[in-house]
Amino acid sequence: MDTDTTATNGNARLDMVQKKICLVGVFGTGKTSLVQRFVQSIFAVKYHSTIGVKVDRKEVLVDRVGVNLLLWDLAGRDADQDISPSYLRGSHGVFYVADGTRPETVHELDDLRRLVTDAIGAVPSIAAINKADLAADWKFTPADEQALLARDFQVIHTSAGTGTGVDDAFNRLARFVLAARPPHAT
Ligand SMILES: Nc1nc2c(ncn2[C@@H]2O[C@H](COP(=O)(O)OP(=O)(O)OP(=O)(O)O)[C@@H](O)[C@H]2O)c(=O)[nH]1
Ligand SMILES: [Mg+2]
Repeated sequence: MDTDTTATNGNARLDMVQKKICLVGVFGTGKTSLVQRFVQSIFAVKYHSTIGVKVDRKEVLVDRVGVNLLLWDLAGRDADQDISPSYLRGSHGVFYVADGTRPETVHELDDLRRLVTDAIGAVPSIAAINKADLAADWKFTPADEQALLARDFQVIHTSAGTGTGVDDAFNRLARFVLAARPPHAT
């Protein structure tokens, strides 16, 4: 036998996995802006409400594992329409988005999580309180944050406007998703 076949070139092989993430929240909280900031490093002040869903992708590294994040940016909840359970199906994680300047968007988080859990069961998630660049106008207090933490939300402050917290938020969620036990196959 050729003993040279045991030689390696020293490059550890990188694994690659694909994970579906849905962005969920009330309309106008900044879901599309967070994806744009994360994927394209851009921010638009003009508001174009999402119709249906828009899917983007970006690869992140969690430890040495490449994670291809499929980002499903869903139309936000408003008076006329709700999050569509069919879009949620197959999600490995959920990125909740609230707007720190609009307390009602934070109050909706519990109900949104219930909607998600009813549709697909409990999945890893993160809750971004967005528009941190407008923190002077925030109605979101430390007590509100404590209340969310007490209800097991993983809270992070973000600004799609400046980029603060955005990479962190997606990377943390990718890490949670990767650490989650796969649903038992039956
Ligand atoms: N100042 C500031 N404005 C933001 C931020 N993120 C989003 N916006 C603005 O908020 C408005 C709504 O942002 P979108 O990203 O479209 O919100 P959305 O959650 O995708 O809205 P729907 O698609 O309707 O559910 C836009 O005018 C954005 O420019 C932020 O971090 N800071
Ligand atoms: Mg949108």
